Amino acid sequence: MSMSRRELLRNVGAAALIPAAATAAAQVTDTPARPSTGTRRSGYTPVRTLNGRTLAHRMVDGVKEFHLVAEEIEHTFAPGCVAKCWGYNRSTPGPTIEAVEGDRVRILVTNRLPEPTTIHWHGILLPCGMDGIAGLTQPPILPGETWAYEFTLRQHGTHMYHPHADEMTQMAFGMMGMFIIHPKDGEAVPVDRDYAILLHNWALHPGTYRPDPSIMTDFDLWTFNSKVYPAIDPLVARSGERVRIRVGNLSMWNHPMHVHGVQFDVTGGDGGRWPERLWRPEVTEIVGVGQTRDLEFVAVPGDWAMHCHMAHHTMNTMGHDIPNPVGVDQAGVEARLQKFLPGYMAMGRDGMAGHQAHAAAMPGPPNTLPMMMGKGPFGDIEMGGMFTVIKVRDDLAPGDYRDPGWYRHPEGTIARRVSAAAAPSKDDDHAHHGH
Ligand SMILES: [Cu+2]
Repeated sequence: MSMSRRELLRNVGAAALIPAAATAAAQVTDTPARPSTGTRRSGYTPVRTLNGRTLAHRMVDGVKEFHLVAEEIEHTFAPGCVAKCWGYNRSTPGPTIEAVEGDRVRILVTNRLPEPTTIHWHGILLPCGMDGIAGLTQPPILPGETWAYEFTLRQHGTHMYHPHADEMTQMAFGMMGMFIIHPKDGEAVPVDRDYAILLHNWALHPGTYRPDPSIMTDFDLWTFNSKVYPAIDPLVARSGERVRIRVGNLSMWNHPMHVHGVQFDVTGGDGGRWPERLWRPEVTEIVGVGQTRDLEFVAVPGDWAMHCHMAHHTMNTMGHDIPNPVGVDQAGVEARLQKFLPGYMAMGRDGMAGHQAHAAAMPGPPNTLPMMMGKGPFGDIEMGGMFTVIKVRDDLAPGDYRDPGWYRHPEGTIARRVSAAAAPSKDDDHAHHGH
């Protein structure tokens, strides 16, 4: 690839290099505006990227042309936690690229970072020179440069894009996105709602504002599309609709994704939608590092949790050097420490759930989220990180993605308290031990 910027301008036309502001505005209007009739546009159901959007394109001589701008951004993980991140078109993850098998695509990449970058089209079959590996298949894209990647899509499936230049830093800062290719002849089993979630992890240490790229195991934040619960959008569907959730993993850990309320079928991934005889019913599916997995199910009414099953991945920032206080009587410690630190409260003797109440009363360092901070209709949802809710209702219009609020459970279908006596098991315990 030796095309100069001037040649590029001549080849694709100066108008292709539209300013980021115009690009962003175009994306807003291009966010899938679903017809309320439920009819499929262009033979497929447009993908819905939680907290995100699909990248606008324009047709240039029969080629679908997209424009990604790599740049530093200010990203909010949830209100109260902002960081200097790197992303595309002013977001992390970057906008989802959506196209159809057989399309010829041209992706312009402008580098507004302070260092060189490239983009690798993860899982996509293409000529080697389009693979985006700095040094191996191309020189890096220097700051200020715009490069064009162009290839024909010869497959369908759930794919991803990310840099392949200083990737430890650039991915740790949030540079990544999803690239979804729909089959050209539609799908024998169509879906009504099609969601995209990209998993990531962040070393945003308590009280800091810039992710730490040198950390590979001690991450602080675990995210769906770079957001933590409860700032993650709910997935919304109407009862009986077929829902697909496309999960990509560009974090540095494997994530067992667990969906409540249904058995889903694992129906595909980077290899496209698998033949039906290969679909597997599961309730938890590990999405390994670098993998994508498509989970499909028929929606049943309720507010159903969807989360990573690694318990510490459904928590927000944790100090990594804290001792384990569970079971420790800290009463004396608390009194003594309060002499020096008047606000000090011992916590964690009975587990960590009390953290949510403590955190409300005693915020941590600036720019640091509590480990858990969700609020539900029945009290605190002791979750953060990789957690959200699938909200299924009987009376939703097709294509309505608005949060319908909390589920109203039918009479007699909800767990209830049968005794108000406090902890009867304690007495049993005492009797056993002869007190
Ligand atoms: Cu996980």
